[in-house]
Amino acid sequence: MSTLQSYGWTAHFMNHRSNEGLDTARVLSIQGFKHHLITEEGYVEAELSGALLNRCELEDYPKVGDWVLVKRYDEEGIIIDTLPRINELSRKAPGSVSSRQVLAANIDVAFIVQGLDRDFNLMRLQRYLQQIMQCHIQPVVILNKADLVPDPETYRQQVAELGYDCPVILTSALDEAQQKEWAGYLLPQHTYILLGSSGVGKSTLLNSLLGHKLQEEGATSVANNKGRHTTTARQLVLLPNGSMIIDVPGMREFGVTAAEGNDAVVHPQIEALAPLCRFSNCSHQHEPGCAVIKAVRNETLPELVYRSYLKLLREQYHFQTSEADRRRNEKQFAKIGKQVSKHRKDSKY
Ligand SMILES: Nc1nc2c(ncn2[C@@H]2O[C@H](COP(=O)(O)OP(=O)(O)OP(=O)(O)O)[C@@H](O)[C@H]2O)c(=O)[nH]1
Ligand SMILES: [Mg+2]
Ligand SMILES: [Zn+2]
Repeated sequence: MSTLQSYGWTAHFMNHRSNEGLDTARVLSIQGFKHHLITEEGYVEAELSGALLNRCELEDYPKVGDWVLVKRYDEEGIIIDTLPRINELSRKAPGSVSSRQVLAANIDVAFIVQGLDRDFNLMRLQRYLQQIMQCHIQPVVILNKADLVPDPETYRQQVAELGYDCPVILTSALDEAQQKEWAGYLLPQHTYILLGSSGVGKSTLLNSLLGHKLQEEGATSVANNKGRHTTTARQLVLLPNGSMIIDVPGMREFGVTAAEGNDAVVHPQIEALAPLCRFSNCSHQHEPGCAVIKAVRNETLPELVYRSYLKLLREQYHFQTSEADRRRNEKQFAKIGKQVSKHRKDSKY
């Protein structure tokens, strides 16, 4: 197998392969301007070409997991272009209202990790599930630190009751035997990503698969004041079994973006009830004859599920309308810009 195939190169990207003296590469990590790439011939450190910087929006700049075309000069290079993505894992950019931030590209499965000691939160879990599914990525839930609670199985049960079509793994990253269960999900040449709050055990899970501590490139790992190592940069790692995992620094916020087209919030329990609503386009918020509202009233649909549904729906709507406003403003600016240059030309200065 070629190096690139072992890093997940598939037929999808084949059509885009260019041979004008450029190499194909996958982005393993990014530190400032430096992009750490793997090419058929080995590692290359590359920066973005000026043309790429000028042409692209921030979210289209190469991200970890992207396939790129690179002009190589020995172990250094210039990234000329990004190949079209199979998918992109994004979230609402923290602190913004309507900007999207792409975290990584070309992902097969996203692991949502929660720690059972104090991080377990079903509302947050549903937010992750919603956003990951609307990015067209398969989610898998990992409930870690099972060793720290007396009744770990009840947590798995609570997640299962949400009804998502998604495996739930109960584990303890410190227990080698238990690691085998979730390691079984990892297929060679597939790309996985670890998501979740800081301290839930993402890097510990990864290290247990690697069999050693990940030596992060450069100064990306710092011991915080509690003496533990917190991840500071996304990094794609090839595991001994041939699969790839991207470790991600813990996230405080994982806001939803607007879904494409008319895909709104997907909740399996709500979807199951929707055909029973009087109106086929029922939003399950105020309509008469709504089967969802009825189910909440007679407690067959957990209130938590319904509240989470409404919250996510509102966030999507908010993102969408603010995004539309922003686009309109940008258009307006462009128009004014054109008028100014025309005025300049007309008055010849
Ligand atoms: N008891 C117990 N402790 C764990 C387990 N998994 C991880 N830890 C501990 O939790 C702490 C945080 O683990 P990390 O792997 O650094 O967490 P992380 O999710 O990578 O955190 P960030 O990099 O900050 O996002 C470490 O002290 C681990 O030893 C577990 O299953 N059980
Ligand atoms: Mg970490
Ligand atoms: Zn309804």
